[in-house]
Amino acid sequence: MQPIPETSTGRALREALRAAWSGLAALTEPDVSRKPSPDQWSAKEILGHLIDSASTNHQRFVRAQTMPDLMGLTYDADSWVMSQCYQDAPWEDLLVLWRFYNLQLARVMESIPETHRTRPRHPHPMAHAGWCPVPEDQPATLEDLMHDYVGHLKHHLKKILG
Ligand code: NI
Repeated sequence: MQPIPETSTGRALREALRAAWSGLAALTEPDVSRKPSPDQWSAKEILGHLIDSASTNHQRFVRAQTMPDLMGLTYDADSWVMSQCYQDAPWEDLLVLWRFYNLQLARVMESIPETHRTRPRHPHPMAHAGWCPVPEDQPATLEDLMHDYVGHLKHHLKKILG
């Protein structure tokens, strides 16, 4: 069996999970249910949003290996969070789902062959990416998309953990 190459994005994702875990696990149900204002997400809803991001990007990362471009799935963050009632779910359930989903994503990242990871793609949705923007008229790579995924995850974790 060939050793799995360790990519920097896969490693960054594992490190982000490890760094946040004890802080997230120490939060109490009242802490994570509190909404700063009626139209702002609670910690539960932020973590739910990260689960939605994981499931959407799982599809993107796997499908991009058999498709020439990076277009495809988008989702409306607010309506996904509202429609799934993350606010009513036990924190522990959300945490475990989020963690194991991301461990699978780290495995996906680490197993994507270099040729797929670095192939220039056009069109792509990275022009408005928050952490790894690529102009619309330039090609982007799957590595850019994965890098942006980890940046988005760390941004929201920082919001939960303060
Ligand atoms: Ni977000």
